[in-house]
Amino acid sequence: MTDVVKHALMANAIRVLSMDAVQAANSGHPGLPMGCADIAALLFSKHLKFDTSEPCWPDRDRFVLSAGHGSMLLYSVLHLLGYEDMTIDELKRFRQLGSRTAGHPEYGHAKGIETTTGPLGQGLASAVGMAMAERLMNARFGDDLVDHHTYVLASDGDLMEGISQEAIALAGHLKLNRLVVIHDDNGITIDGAIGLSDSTDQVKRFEASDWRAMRIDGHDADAIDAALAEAKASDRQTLIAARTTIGWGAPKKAGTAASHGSPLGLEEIAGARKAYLWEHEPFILPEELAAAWRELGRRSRHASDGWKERLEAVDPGTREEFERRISGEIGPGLGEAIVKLKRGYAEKPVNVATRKASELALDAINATAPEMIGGSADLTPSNNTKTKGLEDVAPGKFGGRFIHYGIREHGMAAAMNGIALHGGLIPYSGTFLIFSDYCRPAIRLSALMGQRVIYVMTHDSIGLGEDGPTHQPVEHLAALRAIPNLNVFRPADAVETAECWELALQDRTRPSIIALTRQNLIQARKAYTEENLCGRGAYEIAPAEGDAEVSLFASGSEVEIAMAARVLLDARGIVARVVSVPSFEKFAEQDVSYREATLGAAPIRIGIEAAIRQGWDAIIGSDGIFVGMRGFGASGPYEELYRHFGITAEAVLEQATARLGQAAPISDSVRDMRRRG
Ligand SMILES: Cc1ncc(C[n+]2csc(CCOP(=O)(O)OP(=O)(O)O)c2C)c(N)n1
Repeated sequence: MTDVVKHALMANAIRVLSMDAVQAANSGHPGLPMGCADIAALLFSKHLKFDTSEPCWPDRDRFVLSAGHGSMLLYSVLHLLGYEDMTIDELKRFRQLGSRTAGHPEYGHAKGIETTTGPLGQGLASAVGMAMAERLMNARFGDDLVDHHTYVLASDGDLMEGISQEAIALAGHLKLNRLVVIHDDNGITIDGAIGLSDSTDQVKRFEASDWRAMRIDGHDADAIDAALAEAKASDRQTLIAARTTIGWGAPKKAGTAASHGSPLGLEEIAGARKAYLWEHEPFILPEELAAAWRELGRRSRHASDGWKERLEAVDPGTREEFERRISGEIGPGLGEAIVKLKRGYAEKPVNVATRKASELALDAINATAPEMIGGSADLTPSNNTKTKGLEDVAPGKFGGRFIHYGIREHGMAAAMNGIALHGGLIPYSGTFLIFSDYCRPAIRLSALMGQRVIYVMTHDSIGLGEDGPTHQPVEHLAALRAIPNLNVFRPADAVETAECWELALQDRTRPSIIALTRQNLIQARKAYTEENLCGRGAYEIAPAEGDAEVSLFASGSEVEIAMAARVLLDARGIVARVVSVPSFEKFAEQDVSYREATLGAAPIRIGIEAAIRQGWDAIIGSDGIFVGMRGFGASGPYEELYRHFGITAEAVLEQATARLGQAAPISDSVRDMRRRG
């Protein structure tokens, strides 16, 4: 069999499996797999470094199918290569509930899927993070242990999304020369020809961001092979714009949007089979071809064996550290650092903004956890994410630990997903909480994939003051709390900030947002507690002296207001307690008895948060009083804003007394207490 025939057969196997699986599911996207089969066959058979028997081998090349709608391309290839969990039955169950072959690739569903994709642009931007992580790890552990490439297959839609610009520019700037993007340049999107909405010259666009870029015929095996070889050897990040025909081989639908996102239909499938000279029934592969593909699955086994030998040969300390980092285990230094901070704050309270407290916590954490990779989207002095001694990551220089992501929040969040997925590093980075909106699609994917990505989001309310309503988050806490599997922490002081950092780092299967203030706060937790109380999500920070009539619940900067309100209420003979609520999610996870005890029996519950009410009813009940925001903020000094919007201790007192006036008679014990003064 000539190489040409062998290549055609291998590529056609991908095409047939893909079109048949889509047809069987009666849903899916056959066009991309049929158009990109030549590229995939060449990439996996000759260039990509992987080992099907060691799918998590740390030094494997990463392949990201950014155009996740073409998922059958990936599933077909994984099956053909012999990944154990990608059986032919999984292909037959494409898009069915509980199968590994979800509509779009999902991280963790099957080996060989490096990230969840589907929202266009995310895969490409995450791949930039993977390529960054590779260089960062290489700078720490050297070529013997870390020396691999990241390949991305991106569609027109991937490149049209705004996030792609952030990703391309960042990769070009940092000189991520182990990154290869293959553009499926088929000129077709859902609505029809790409000319309906775009006329960008992608090659010029990439070149403008310092990429090497080339055009090839995406169906010419020699051209693909040569381009991949060149890209791999290049000292520049490389774009291969591969001109392809969507739905290649389908008699009527090839080259048209009709092959993009629906089953081809039996007639077209029969025509395509004829074009491929393919005589086998659906899901049946000729044994010789199947064996040839499986053999390729073992192609780089010698490379993974060689890598294992090299790992054995490094000094034990380095090996242990490499393995620890890859495992994601945090060293014991973290717990010790947090205890030390908390003891220090108990001895000598600090009244600082929680963004400053976060910096203090990070100072201690970064000193003990070298796997922490910090950053900011051009708000470094505001986010306080760059701690003492952290060197910058610079173009071509990856020894540092701090990434200036530029004004690219979305790209930053997606890159952090890629860094976390790559393994060996823990990414954290900052922006203003208001710009969580600019990160949201990537935050959602961090949560969906269960990745430990830590978002440091400062300037968390009207408390940021003069910058005004464009910068003042109001609905953001509620919106973020609505994302499943995401920790939203809003610490009230330096002690809680240290605790929330500890929780974020301990939670290996969840991303965390840490919402932090710009303004200084009085330290609310004075006494040292060994237990990480924020781990409870909500806890009584100031008990009632007697039977409470009012329970005050607050988060972050408003805990200070709750504490002051308690004093005012007390002066009026009204017994109140304060519960700090740094995390709704952690509180919801507590057992019923703890939750009930913490919610307490006081007839009046008041929630205080400089944000909208949504979500608070779970704590204060629908008849609870909420002291917070009802609309957008305003520009002015923050103390005035708090007064203007009625988020003050006096407002709490007023509301409580008004409600008490209507409430049932005060209990005997309370009356007694009042009499006693
Ligand atoms: C962020 C986002 N917007 C919209 C979609 C829905 N969608 C899926 S594929 C696609 C575009 C298809 O064009 P292209 O990317 O060129 O893929 P091809 O048709 O070549 O397979 C769109 C709009 C999506 N998956 N993600």
